[in-house]
Amino acid sequence: MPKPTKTIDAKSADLAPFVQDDSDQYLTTDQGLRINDDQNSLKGGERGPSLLEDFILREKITHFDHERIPERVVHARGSAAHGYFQVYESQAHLTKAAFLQDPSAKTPVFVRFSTVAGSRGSSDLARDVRGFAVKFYTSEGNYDLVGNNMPVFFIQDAVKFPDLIHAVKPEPHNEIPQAASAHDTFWDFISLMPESMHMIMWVMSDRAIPRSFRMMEGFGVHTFRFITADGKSSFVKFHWKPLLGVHSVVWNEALKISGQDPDFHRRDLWQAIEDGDFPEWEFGVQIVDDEDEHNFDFDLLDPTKLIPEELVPVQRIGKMVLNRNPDNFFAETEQVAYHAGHVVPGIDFTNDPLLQGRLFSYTDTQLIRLGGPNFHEIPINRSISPVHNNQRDGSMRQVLNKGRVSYAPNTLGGGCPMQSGADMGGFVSYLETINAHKIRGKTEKFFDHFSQAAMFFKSQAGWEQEHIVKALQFELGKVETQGIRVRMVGLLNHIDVSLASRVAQGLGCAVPKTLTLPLNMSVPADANPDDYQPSPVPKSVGMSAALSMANQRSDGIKTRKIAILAADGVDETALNAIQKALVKAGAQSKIIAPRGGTLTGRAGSELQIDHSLLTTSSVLFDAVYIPGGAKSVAALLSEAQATHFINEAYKHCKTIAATDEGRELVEASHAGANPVGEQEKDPGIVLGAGTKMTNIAAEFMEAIARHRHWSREKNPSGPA
Ligand code: HDE
Repeated sequence: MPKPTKTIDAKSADLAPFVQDDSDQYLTTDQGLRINDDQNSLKGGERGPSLLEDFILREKITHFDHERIPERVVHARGSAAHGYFQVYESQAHLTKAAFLQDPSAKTPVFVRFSTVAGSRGSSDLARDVRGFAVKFYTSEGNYDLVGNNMPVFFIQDAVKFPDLIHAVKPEPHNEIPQAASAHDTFWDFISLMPESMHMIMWVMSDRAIPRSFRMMEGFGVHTFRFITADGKSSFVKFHWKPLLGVHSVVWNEALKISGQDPDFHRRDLWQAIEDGDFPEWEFGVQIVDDEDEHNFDFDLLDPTKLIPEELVPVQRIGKMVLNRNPDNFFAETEQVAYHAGHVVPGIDFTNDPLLQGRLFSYTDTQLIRLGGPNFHEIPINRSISPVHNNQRDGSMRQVLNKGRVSYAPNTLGGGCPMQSGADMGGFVSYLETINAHKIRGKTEKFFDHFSQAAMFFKSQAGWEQEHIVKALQFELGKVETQGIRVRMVGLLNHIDVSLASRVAQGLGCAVPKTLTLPLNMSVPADANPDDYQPSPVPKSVGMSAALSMANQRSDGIKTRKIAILAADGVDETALNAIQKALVKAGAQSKIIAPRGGTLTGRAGSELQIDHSLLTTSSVLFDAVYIPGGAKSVAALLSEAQATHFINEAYKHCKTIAATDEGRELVEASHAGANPVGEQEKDPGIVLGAGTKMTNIAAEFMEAIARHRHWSREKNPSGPA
């Protein structure tokens, strides 16, 4: 039996021979020839034509001409990092997977986060599902858990995937809009696809606009199987739980970040790792015994349903840490090839019809994207456990297999490479009994499309529900075809009556009394369409606290970004005191001033400015602090951008703190229209005098840890 990987660096060591440092080296051609002049092409005379003979010019331009490969057909925009996974204790009672046995073993991982619909260059902040793909380089070969940040999916069967993606991508006649679902073709498709309703609730929630990749959950989505060494099977759903809590931005903020810093999530992940703030997730499993397969009112094979954590708790069995940025984006992040079908002994598939289609798609798509059958030899894709088989040749083959044998069975090669028994790590598929008709169909439970959508909506906090309503008003408001809007409102009415009426009110349309059937047009030509319509919603629909972000655990203010607004004459004692407290708690602070360069504080000390008001924005920060210093505050008051900064932070429900004269800036902003004491106290506004800095710092940090102060949205008027 192969031993689990013992060292964190097994994959880094494997990559090392391919990593190249060009410092102190001479410039050469691809053939290793040193180049004397890389600035002038070879010409017939100083004013003459370039010569075909110029192999240096030709090589350089030819390589450039071929630098691009097709972007991923979905999940084109992504960012990745290296790290490791470690199990807390042996899971031998559940699975024989080697990487889940030994708590002292660290399995290297490479994790890529992505949006789904946008092109490679699109904004990180699109309203979209996020991909969460983990490649474990285990001692038994690569295991890929290719998941999302939402636990369910739009469709129940892979055969509809191309339609879903065609509908959400930019429309084919004019390639508009980029990285957005707010257009007619998407909602046309969805309004005819009642099975999407649960996923639509997730995608219209703030989960679709995360604050950071580091603050997202991950899910395997499908039900998989665990298999023990004795051959005992159980069903398993996979979860990733971020230790920084689950947090999002608000929609108006997302729109603005897309302009201010479309690389917001990419930069955040990169910078956190560079700063040593390594993102961490706990690995969770929900286990269902084989005997309980049919004991749910949904089908475990239906990827539009989740198993509520209240029914089957999530057991946290290990931890993943991302601690190294890639050396080269293209070679690693762009060329990494994940596949839902890359499994190891101890993990197997179920017959989820969406998963089954994925098992075909991933290798197929790599063949065109990476250009041939040898993409597993690209350094980032190489397994750290040895690869031996008779698959030979093909485009860009790297390995030089020795000998005359490339077939099995053989005697000329001594029968090698040999098959291995299960006791030697050979993969054996789960012995599932199948006795069925060949049929294009699914079980009755697949037709309940609304119960879990309703459960999700009901389980949200008030502000979360309001954001879903607003998102639907926005998305459907962008739809030009009235019939599509009305059909959607009709579907929403089957999820929740108040949801439908609130969305309809924003759209200025009525809620249709009944669903217009047939809705689900993807029925066989000779079938009765009525048999393919949604089932009625059960009377009582449960709640699941775990579905609300409001109930997620959070770990203080670690890695949060705080803006400090200052100008010449700032009270540096107060500024330093707050900065020190923030840094001690693991947060970051940046000094923002009307211009770049350095500031002179009230007592004469020099302070480095991180950003000018021109080059940054409140949407790139989690909170803001304005220290005192009469001259500094007067300068800020004369800058419209400074008041705007506070107005915007206030509108996005962020914590605002000010000491001494700094309060004047808060009072001049919309946040000041709601001063402490006059109305219900806003815990997100912390005002004080510079003499009590320790108390103020503590109150400020406690308020930041709450992420946002949603009660402000009850009275949403105000500039910004
Ligand atoms: Fe994917 N998906 N997918 N998908 N998927 C791809 O593979 C596909 C689905 C997911 O960072 C493609 O290498 C089909 C569900 C992620 O490189 C492609 C179906 C889930 C990534 C493909 C699905 C995912 C992909 C495109 C329906 C969550 C990015 C490029 C049956 C569980 C991986 C590529 C990365 C990428 C097919 C549905 C997750 C075309 C046919 C459900 C995270 O093969």
